[in-house]
Amino acid sequence: MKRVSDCVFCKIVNKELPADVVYEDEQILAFRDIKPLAPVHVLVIPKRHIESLQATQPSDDQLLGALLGVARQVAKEHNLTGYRVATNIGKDGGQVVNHLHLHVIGGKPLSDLPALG
Ligand code: DGP
Repeated sequence: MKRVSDCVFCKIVNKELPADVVYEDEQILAFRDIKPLAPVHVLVIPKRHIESLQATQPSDDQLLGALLGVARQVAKEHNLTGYRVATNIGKDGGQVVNHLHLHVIGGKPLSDLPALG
């Protein structure tokens, strides 16, 4: 499993840093964001280190679908009727942690929520 030693999300995957985990399987981990923008704010990540969506290959499409499936499941388990799934890509896209992650945000009306970043 590819990992990067100074990547905070790799450290969470490897249990070197604590996190409030809500879902885990062989290839995916989901945990609560440390700075939630809404009552529900969960990050869904591949366990393997991938910098961002832009660094994925067509061979990662199964994984990308699975990440979205976990986002859907997290939303269902939190009874979210409306929610947002977003991923920031690169510095100009507002990405701070360079390990691919989907934000799953909900639990309040999001119309006034600023863009992530
Ligand atoms: P982004 O800007 O898309 O790269 O968002 C990174 C998110 O990661 C941001 O909402 C805060 C969250 N985050 C950063 N460090 C940690 C951490 O150590 N633990 C948890 N649970 N979340 C973190």
